[in-house]
Amino acid sequence: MSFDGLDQPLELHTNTGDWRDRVIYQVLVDRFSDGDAGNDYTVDLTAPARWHGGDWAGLESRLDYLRDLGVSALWISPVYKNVETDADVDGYHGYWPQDFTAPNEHFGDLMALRSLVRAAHQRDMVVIFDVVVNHVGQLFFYDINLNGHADEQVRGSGARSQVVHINEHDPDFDPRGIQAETSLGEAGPAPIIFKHDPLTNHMPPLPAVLQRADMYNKKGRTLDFEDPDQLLHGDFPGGLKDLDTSRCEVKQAMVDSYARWIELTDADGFRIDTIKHVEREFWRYFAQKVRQRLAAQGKNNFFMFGEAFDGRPELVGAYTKSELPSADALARENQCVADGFPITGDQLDGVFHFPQYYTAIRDVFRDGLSTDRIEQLWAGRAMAYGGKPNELGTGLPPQKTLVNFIDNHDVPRFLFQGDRAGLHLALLFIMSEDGLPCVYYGTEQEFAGGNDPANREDLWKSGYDEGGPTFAFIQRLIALRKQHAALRRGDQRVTWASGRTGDEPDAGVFAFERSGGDAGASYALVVLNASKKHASSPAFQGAPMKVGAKPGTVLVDVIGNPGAPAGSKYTVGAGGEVTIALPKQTGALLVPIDQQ
Ligand SMILES: [Ca+2]
Ligand SMILES: [Ca+2]
Ligand SMILES: [Ca+2]
Repeated sequence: MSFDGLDQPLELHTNTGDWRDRVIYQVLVDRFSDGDAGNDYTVDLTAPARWHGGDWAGLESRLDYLRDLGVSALWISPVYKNVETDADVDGYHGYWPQDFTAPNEHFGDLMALRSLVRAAHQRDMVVIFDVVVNHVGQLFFYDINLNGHADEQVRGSGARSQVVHINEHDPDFDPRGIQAETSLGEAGPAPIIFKHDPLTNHMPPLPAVLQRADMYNKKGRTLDFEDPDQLLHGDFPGGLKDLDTSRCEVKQAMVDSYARWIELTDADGFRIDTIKHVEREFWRYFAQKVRQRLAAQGKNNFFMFGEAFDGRPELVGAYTKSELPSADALARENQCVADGFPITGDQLDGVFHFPQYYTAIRDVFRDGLSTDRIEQLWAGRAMAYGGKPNELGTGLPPQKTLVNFIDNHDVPRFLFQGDRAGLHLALLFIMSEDGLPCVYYGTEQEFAGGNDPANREDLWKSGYDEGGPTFAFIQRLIALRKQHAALRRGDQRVTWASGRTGDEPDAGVFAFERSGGDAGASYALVVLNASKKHASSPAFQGAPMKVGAKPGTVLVDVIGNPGAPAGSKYTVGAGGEVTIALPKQTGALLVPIDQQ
């Protein structure tokens, strides 16, 4: 690794306490702010899938905008060198690794990255790096016809011989491994050949151990994600070559490369890409060895959360549960361990709450389906996600540190099909529920892009306006979350959910209270009406909503709605009942009058 003499590790620090006190903000560096025209080579602002020139210096220059918004953890897109361009699309997003050890020159040098992290820390913002371990970019081809160069050809007439399409860059999955073929038939495993094109940075990967053919699964492109072999061992669509993450050399290279980035910058966490395409044994090794290595240097409470793009809680949650394989498998895993700490069952500290994205954000807040589905989702949470803290981890069980989001770079933005009222309800929901809220850059500016890359707009087009209604609403929600410990640390209990979506008086209502846990005496009650048709109340056929706050407690709505401004009061009845009516697509955040 070469950083022009700068590659000396920094002294590491633990820069955060309880992660639930933080609000994450996701930045695609290429799209946030262009602070250095000197790295704007090959920029094309007219095309959404090209480099746009954003960089670390630009992000640093806009940290006050983020401080004003109130966010306190920056998740930035991958920092290392990528394939420049592939199949006429650029690697601006950072998910096409080429050199895991060198900074992406489009974003700046190590000095600029260190400066960004330091400046963030000065504003009490921690920094999370986005990491990929599953694959490298399209760095090699399979030489199926053994002629030494990359071919794409169609063979056969279709009349007397079968039509065969040969694409040596991205051939379809073969469980045996991609096979070579000559005119005489199959000829054994196809060799892989690394490309050498400096202009597009299709160069052999670094660290150098990744240039060995046996570090890859070499089975070709995944066609069926439900087939476990393809899910784990196939090349990710787009020709992203799948690493054999069960190998000790790959595990060690990933820990070394990524821990090194933390040692060089003092950043505070990892967001990890595509976790369901990598074996559990890798996550045990990676999470534990990263924690141990950083803790030995004084960095504790390092937060690692993963992305499993999937709506099934039991699948997504499995990556956060302590889990050991058979004794034989464990013995094999321990052969990779060089530092004396044997492998335990610990995995990741958290995951994106993708199941909730579908169930609540899309189905309820965007599309107006019944709210009882959220109650069902939450009821399964304790079973689906890890219930005990990882050793040397965040000190919190993963089920308390799920990352709740509305928008991200892989899904259409809420406003692509939803409306502002629905977005604000969803924001109130993620800012007041259990877990860590995560805001995707541009949500505060009401960006409305559809699928990738339309959802990766340039933030500078907004002028970094701090006066818009959604910027102001997020600012206010974050301030309230800071003020009320119940919203960050309280236990959570559903007080109303409804299976009804028609004319019924409680259609669209979802309500929950937060109290106890690590929140002291702090209390909050959240009532949401997701109905797009009419005002609703948490009551049905004479049965009112009952809450845990003491009878006689006066609750004040600190949000307000067109029918009842902020400051409106609701008194808890003798039986714990709370009566409140909410206009369509509005919500209330109720706190005791002596805590407001
Ligand atoms: Ca730039
Ligand atoms: Ca060939
Ligand atoms: Ca894989």
